[in-house]
Amino acid sequence: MNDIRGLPHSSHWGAFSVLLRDGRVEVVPHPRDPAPSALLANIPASLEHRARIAQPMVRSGWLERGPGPDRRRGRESFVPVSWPRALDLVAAELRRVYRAGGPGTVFGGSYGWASAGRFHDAPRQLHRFLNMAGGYVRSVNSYSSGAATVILPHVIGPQEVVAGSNASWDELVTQSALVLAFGGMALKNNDVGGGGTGEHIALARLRAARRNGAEFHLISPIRDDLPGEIEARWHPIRPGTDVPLMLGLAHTLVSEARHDRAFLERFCVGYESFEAYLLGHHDGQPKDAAWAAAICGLPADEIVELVRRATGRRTLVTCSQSLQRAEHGEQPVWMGVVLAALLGQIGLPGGGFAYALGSTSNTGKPPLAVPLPTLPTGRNSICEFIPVARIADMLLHPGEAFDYDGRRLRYPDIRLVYWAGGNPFHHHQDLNRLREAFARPDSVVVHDSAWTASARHADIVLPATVTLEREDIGGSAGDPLLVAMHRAVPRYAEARDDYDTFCELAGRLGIADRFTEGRPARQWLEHLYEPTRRALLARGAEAPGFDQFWEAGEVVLPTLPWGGGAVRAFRRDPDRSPLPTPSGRIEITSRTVAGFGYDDCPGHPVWLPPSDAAGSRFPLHLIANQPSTRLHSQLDFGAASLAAKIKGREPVRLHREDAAARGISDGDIVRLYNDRGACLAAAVLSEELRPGVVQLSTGAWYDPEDPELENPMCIHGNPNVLTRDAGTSRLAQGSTGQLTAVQVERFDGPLPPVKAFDPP
Ligand SMILES: Nc1nc2c(c(=O)[nH]1)N[C@H]1C(S)=C(S)[C@@H](COP(=O)(O)OP(=O)(O)OC[C@H]3O[C@@H](n4cnc5c(=O)[nH]c(N)nc54)[C@H](O)[C@@H]3O)O[C@H]1N2
Ligand SMILES: Nc1nc2c(c(=O)[nH]1)N[C@H]1C(S)=C(S)[C@@H](COP(=O)(O)OP(=O)(O)OC[C@H]3O[C@@H](n4cnc5c(=O)[nH]c(N)nc54)[C@H](O)[C@@H]3O)O[C@H]1N2
Ligand SMILES: [Mo]
Repeated sequence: MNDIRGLPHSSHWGAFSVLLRDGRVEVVPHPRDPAPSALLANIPASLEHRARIAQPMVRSGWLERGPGPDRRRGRESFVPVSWPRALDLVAAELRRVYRAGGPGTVFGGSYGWASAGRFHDAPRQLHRFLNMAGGYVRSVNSYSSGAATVILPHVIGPQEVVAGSNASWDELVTQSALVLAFGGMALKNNDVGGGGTGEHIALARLRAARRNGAEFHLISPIRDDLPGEIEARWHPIRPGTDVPLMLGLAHTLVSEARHDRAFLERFCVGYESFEAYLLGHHDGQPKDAAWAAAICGLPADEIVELVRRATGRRTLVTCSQSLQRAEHGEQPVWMGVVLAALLGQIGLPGGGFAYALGSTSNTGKPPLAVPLPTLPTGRNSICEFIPVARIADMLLHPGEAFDYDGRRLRYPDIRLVYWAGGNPFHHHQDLNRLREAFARPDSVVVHDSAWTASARHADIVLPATVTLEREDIGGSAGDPLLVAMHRAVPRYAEARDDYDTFCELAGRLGIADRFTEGRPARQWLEHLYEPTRRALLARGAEAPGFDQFWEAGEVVLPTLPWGGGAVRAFRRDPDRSPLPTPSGRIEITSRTVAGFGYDDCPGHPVWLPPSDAAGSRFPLHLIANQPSTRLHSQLDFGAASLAAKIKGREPVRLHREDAAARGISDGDIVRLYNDRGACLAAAVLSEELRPGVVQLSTGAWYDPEDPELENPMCIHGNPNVLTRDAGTSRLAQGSTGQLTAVQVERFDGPLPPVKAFDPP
């Protein structure tokens, strides 16, 4: 292995090339990328870390006693088996479950980010396989955006119309005069662009906007949600109280007659009933700046001053995804639209409302002019689904009814759970409850490359390759770089590509021809590339054949000129280009939503105090946001992730005052706890957050101190032992993982060693 030619490759956190020097892998960022992500440093560990799964494994109790509900799941040892044996077991169990209960008893939602690569995307591979095997119960929406995805179509149109097509980075630079950034636009989040990213542009664009005189206001409990150099004015809001602040801003606008009445008249419906609420006509409580100040913790005069600055110039209201990943998460998104409507600039370049701009690297770049290679998944024979974050409810309460977006649905009775390319024991809330839930099905099958907590809670674990061990095509709808991902190293131990695993299973189920269409992986890549090549040709763009593309290592796809999408067209001519809402207008009050009769999501935005806010027993607000050192739980054992740990624990940031009041010093191990659970973490004292707020990012691998216990402490620092497993509301049922309430104390006991990365 003395090859020093760089092999092109891609990841969710950027394109790169791989150099092999004397058997060592070096990762070199793509030369086109002005600000490569530090997360690239996690990649080398993916190859040979002890956490890799070396061979198929089966839980001993499942082998001995056969399928069935089992509280020993996640507690018992595993037995290595050969690949043919493992595949026979999975195939037989699939046949048994399909015969006994049909596709409505197989859960194949398999939510998760998997890895970059258009073909070997594990959830897509699984969905294609299960569709052909008989069908499955799926999940809808995402942990990212559960509430916004459902509320926005009622208010202004599908999420895309305000996330990625109406406000661009370039227009932010040239047009925006003032940016009200709710939840900020943290640079750490812009490290990541799903599917891959050729250029990290957020920092350069923020700088350029600032140079052009744009004034930034950061509304967030944490100061580094915008980079210091753009000199944002920091409004350290109390977590979960953006709606009162927005209402206070709205009230000030209206009472000072600064709101754009003509805009409300021409482009919106339902302003009157909202205004009655705003002015307190029914409840006697005007939602004025003083009222807002008492709830959100910012001074009333600061709120009034903000309104004066935001009127009379091009103002953009941005709303990060984090705001809606909380109880009543529909409200800040809806109210953000309403605030922007009052300012009257929706649809104007650099003004109005943008959702998730700055939440990932690929939001706000121009759209591609050609389709991306895409693996077809076929058709599902059934239409049963759950909103993605209701997984534990589904497993714990089969047959029970629940509400979702105006419908009354029932949880299916799941016997088999199949996961490939996601880590529910990372992404779900209240992990102790999830353990209960995972005891319910007859069988759990997991494919992963490493011993995640989800793999440890499975019955059959099949080892998967990582991207550097296979060929693929990397690309994202938000970025023009299409990468020929070359294989750089041989497969680890007995790991297999998910595609090969499903080919073998398909053979055992008699569906091999349909599943494979006779193509080995390389031929699939050529086949999937072809529509992109033809579209390039049709546009008269450079259209390399597959071999040329492969040899060159990449092709830069053409993009469309920025058009501002449906919202801008609507602004130009609301009669000829109505919005895709029931009225064709912006719905400040939605008769549809009002008609659902949900008290936790009524017909216009309102302030609904959360039931899980910091209070007397658990006085601190915990922010469980995205980690700066990795993508979710992926490669938590990589160099960048490990470098931030202290005594092997995940860092928790807390304000110096809160630390002092608890006798906590920098670097101390602390215990965070509430009624649901507890975890250890390492204290990092800071003044970059609002007092009363602690921040423990997601992604440290769940490491129960004693798995035999009912409610074990996580000794590594996974905040999802603390978060609450309840939907945003009956409307969207989205994840509420961002915020919860905790207490923190110094941990003086003997420090148990972290075992999360040791194979079970
Ligand atoms: N408390 C709290 N919880 C949260 C959030 C929060 O803000 N707060 N955020 C939520 C959000 S927005 C999201 S998107 C979710 C993310 O949740 P996930 O997407 O589930 O998290 P990942 O760690 O990215 O998990 C991906 C898994 O796929 C595996 N994988 C990668 N490539 C392959 C492959 O080729 N084959 C197979 N078989 N496996 C592969 C990885 O090893 C990893 O275990 O977390 C959510 N959870
Ligand atoms: N490095 C890195 N980048 C990522 C990811 C990752 O895992 N690692 N994940 C990617 C994914 S899947 C997604 S969905 C996006 C998520 O994008 P977001 O959901 O926007 O990201 P978060 O980091 O969870 O939250 C952003 C900030 O919101 C602030 N915040 C929290 N609660 C409140 C509140 O109540 N009010 C206000 N005003 N602010 C609040 C927090 O200070 C936090 O840092 O990030 C993507 N980018
Ligand atoms: Mo996400």
